[in-house]
Amino acid sequence: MDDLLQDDPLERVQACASRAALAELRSALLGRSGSLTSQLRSLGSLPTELRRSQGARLNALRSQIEAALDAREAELQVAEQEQRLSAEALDLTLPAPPLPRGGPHPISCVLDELRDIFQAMGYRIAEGPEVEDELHNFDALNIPAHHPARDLQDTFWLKDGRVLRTHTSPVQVRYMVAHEPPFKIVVPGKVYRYEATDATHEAMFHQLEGLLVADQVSMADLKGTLRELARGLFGPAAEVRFQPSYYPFVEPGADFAAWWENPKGPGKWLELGGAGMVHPQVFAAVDQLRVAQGKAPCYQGKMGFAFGLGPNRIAMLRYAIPDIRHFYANDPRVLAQFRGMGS
Ligand code: YSA
Repeated sequence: MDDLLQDDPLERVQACASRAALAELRSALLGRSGSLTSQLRSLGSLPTELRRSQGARLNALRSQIEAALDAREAELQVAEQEQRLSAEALDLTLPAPPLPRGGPHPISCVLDELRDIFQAMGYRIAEGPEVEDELHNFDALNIPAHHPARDLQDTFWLKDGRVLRTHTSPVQVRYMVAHEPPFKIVVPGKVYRYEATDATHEAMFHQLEGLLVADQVSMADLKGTLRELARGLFGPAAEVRFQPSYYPFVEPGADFAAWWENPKGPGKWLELGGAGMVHPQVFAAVDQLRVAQGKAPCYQGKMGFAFGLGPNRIAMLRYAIPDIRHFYANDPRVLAQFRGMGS
């Protein structure tokens, strides 16, 4: 009888410390050329009596070995699983790693401030799509087909003929088509222009549009409203200045600037945006769109003022940012400086 069967095979099974070692022992004992298998195979050459007694002994031994191998296998499986689980254990009482702290973007801070100033004057906030059709971005605003604002140089055109809105003014049209006056709204949002960028120009920037429509409205109302805006932004001494200007969707039109009292140096007029009295052509286009949608026309004879400004310029001044491109470069070293500045 060979060594494996001589020194107690059951003890050897018990001594196996891993499932790999156990598999090796199983094959050495019971495999095709294993010790017990060869013993059983050689029974045929023994005399009948001896074959019978040896056969019974070897078969009993095989059953014992198989049972011992299976039991040890089960033990080792449990032990291995326990070991794996304890290695993978999580300490749920450990504090979580700190999350990096964010903060509102400086443009968001200025937009929040603008919303607050206008909401205090009773304005509602309105929104519109950033992908616009020509009708709302240009035609209905009295910007005819030959107008230079439609040039490839100024506008991102989509293949289907739509545009990335070049200003927030198309929301004036959308709002008027959907609502009857009187009302007053402001529209904060992103706009896009195909521009060479520099320290004061970006291809994507923000605007805030304003529109008031009622029975009797004048340039004086517009100026009073913009003065409130300037005072909300720059303090009670702020003043507003108009300079005649041309925008196809207003008549008369003006650019407006606010006097900014610089606490650290000489004050200056800060160009904020464009404004004017809503052009009768715009009201006519809106009424046409309303009729096309089965609504009653209601803008003929109404009056309104509108304005549009760039919050980027205000944020640059407020936070002494020398280059508009810093706002959108997504550089955390720049943005981290504004943490905690929002309201
Ligand atoms: C005018 C009259 C109204 O009744 C209503 C609205 C307007 C504004 C008009 N829709 C408009 O877009 N005028 S604008 O081309 O002069 O832009 C308005 C403001 O946006 C500018 O005063 C400036 O602050 C900002 N702006 C324009 N181009 C910019 C820009 N900011 C950053 N990058 C650019 N490329």
